Amino acid sequence: MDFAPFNQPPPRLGNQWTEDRALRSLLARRLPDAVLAEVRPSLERMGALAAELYPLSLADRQNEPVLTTWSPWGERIDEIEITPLWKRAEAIAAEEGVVATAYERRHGAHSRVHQFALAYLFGPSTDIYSCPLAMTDGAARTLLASGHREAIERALPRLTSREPATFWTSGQWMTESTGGSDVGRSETVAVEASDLGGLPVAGTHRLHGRKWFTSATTSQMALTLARPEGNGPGGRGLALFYLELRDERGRLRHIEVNRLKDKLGTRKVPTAELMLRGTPATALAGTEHGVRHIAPMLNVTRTWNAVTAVALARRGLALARDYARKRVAFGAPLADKPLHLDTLAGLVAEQIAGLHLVFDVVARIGRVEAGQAEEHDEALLRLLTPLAKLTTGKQTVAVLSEVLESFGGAGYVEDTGLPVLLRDAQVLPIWEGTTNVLSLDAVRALATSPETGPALLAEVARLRAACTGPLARTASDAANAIERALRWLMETGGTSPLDVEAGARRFALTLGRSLALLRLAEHAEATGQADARAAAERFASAPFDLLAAPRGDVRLLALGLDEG
Ligand code: MFK
Repeated sequence: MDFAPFNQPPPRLGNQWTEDRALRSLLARRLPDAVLAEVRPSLERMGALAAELYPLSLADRQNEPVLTTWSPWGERIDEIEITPLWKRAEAIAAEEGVVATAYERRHGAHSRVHQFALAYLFGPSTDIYSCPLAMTDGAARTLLASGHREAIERALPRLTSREPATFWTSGQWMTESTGGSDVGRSETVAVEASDLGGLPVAGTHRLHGRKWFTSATTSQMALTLARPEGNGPGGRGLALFYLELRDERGRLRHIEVNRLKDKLGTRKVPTAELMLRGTPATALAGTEHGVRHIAPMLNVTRTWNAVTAVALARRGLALARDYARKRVAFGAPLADKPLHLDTLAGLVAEQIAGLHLVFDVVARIGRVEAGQAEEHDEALLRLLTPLAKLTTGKQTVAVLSEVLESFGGAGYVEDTGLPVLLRDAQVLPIWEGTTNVLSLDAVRALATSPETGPALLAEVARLRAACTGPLARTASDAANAIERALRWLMETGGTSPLDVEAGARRFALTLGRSLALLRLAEHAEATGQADARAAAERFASAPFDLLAAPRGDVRLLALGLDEG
């Protein structure tokens, strides 16, 4: 007998712009009609490209970047070959202006919303090509903030080029083995040098040290930190440096690639460990306060991280939704199963709430950069950026774990292309500042600026007042949670800084999740859209006030019950 087994039709993606109602609804409110009409074709094109690139990324699944250390004839070359999809992504990113759009500023303050909407659509089909783009955007911003004319004139046109042949990406080399978080412990030394004639940007120092994680090492330039000889310890004693990796003959400039890192996910990203052996570099902003000077980079890449988080969650959900309509079990498609729908609904609500949190940050960046900042935009950005990053990073890992489960065993099998979603997402709460480091950063943002707390309360009051319809109670609960959290910070901060530190993550997640809920509720009330309202109601049924959680005996629990 000829046995023909059942073959399950796989999930498919359509145009990711036209199919994403939440994104379209958000942009319709964030952008004036005329601007939306102008940018819509580029979003539609990117939505179509996302669908077109997705099967290529599945086909490219087993390719990884390859490091060749030696030439056949014994020369040290340290060449890294990136994957085919990454090559394609690089060209598309330039042509579609995934970085350039923010700097061309054709739509003033709205350009950032346009750019990050492009990044949101583009990223999930490109095997985390968002990583070099994030650093490229961050480098452009940081160069501008440095005011170093020569470096700006040389690099900015390349970082923001739409021409693939001239487009540059940038690295961001901060992490050393002494500390991914405690960057002030960096060991790399900068030695003043007078033998650096002929560099494209006048060099000032030679760098000696080891950079432990350098993402996307195939970039043409990098921003990095090093301690000029004689400087004191900590982040203050570091300086911010600009360097170009290769000379005019294409050879690395006194840089050796020790190895590519063997990572859980983001395996297409050629993350390398580098030795700097006298690498020529240019001090961009004096020879001190490196951490302060690289902060614009951190804030841009943290925003990219948050955009990438909601984008990856959306990708998983787009596949899970399509699959739910196709997969039949126990006599009906999963889409007709109440429990399956209930599970997906909770995940979709997380993603939409995160989207609203993130694009509030994006809109504020746009206003600040265009010189149209509203009152408190800058102070609020200093707080909202870490909150958006840490909140969405956690959301996306949880959402994608459930997305895999929604496919049953297929979600656990590599050649479906599903497991990689979760593995890639796991980096989001780690790089660019872990959840705990960013929680402390959020506390610091409030503690060091007397403007920020009152500005946040005013924003919360505005959002609460805007919710007078069916979500009034929900908005009020979220606003109360934020007010309580801020009171906790003031009261506990005055008496017990160690308790503030211990509670910082619960505090930050309370602010992040409650703000996400408030923004989504406000959007739902303003638009009257049933799906936005359902998302707000559903998101409100998940915990958003996390400060109230009991702590127990932390030391005893954390370090082992049998300890003494
Ligand atoms: C999908 C896309 C994602 C992007 C992918 C990119 C891949 C890159 C891979 C990486 O992971 S790169 C490494 C990322 N590393 C980090 O994010 C470091 C995490 N650690 C921290 O953020 C620490 O809080 C920090 C290093 C900043 C602490 O260092 P310090 O030396 O103790 O700094 P301190 O004293 O807190 O701050 C020094 C100055 O910087 C202060 O200003 P002043 O000098 O004026 O007092 C701070 O106010 C300022 N500062 C710190 N963080 C800031 C900031 N200013 C603005 N915004 C911030 N976020």
